[in-house]
Amino acid sequence: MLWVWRRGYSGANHSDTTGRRVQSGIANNLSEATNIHWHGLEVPAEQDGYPTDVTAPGGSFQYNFQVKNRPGTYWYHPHPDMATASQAWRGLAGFFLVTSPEEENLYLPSGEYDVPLVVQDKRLDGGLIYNPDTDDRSIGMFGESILVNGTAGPVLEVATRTYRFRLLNGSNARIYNFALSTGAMFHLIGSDGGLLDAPVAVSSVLLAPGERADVLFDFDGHAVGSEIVLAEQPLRRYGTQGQQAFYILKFKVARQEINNTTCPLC
Ligand SMILES: [Cu+2]
Repeated sequence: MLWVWRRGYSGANHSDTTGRRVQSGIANNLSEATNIHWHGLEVPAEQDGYPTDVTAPGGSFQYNFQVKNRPGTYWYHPHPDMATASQAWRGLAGFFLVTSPEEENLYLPSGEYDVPLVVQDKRLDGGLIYNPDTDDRSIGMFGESILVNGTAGPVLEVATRTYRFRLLNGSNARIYNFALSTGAMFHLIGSDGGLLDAPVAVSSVLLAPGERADVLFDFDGHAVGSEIVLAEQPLRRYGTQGQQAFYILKFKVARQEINNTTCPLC
């Protein structure tokens, strides 16, 4: 199995190639039933974490399916009836990244320059207890702390080159309008369904819970020591959400590097 732990996030990320078989067992060491829903992947129903197909505490289940999806950013989270929100709130989520030889031939930023970022809002006082009140139950559970890959107040050191970021809104209810503090344009190269036909230059990207965006940020030309922030840009046309600006992730330009990746068709 290829479960890869990266960047301190509490979930495990999985990378695979179109056409390959995933064979992975889960052992449920929780005190409640759970399962895995492969969000965005095309898998047989009995493999996809139907709400009543759960693994009891102490039990195990073997997932076995073929990766049919195009290259792109998919993810997984638990999906048990009446406990999905609670278990997602408490941090059960991870990426499922699909690639192919064709995608590799695009020479997009890879390795440490290809960074999955799951963004979630939490209430950190009192731990990660899921205890929604009446309002939370009607409009959704919101937290006042924004975590990226499980880290509050995150800072990522970057080099003066192009990075690929896979943005996942893993929040229970909050929407985000992601933008750069410099106002710079960036390229959207993929969405929930995988890579786009061609990159699109944008100044922001709006993601509802569960949605993903594959983007290229170019730090070329920034002085070492400078800081750029991935931030929430307020959305005035929406009613209850998107009124406030806030920081999500700070990039600190830490070193000069040759920008040796291309953005195909940019
Ligand atoms: Cu889902």
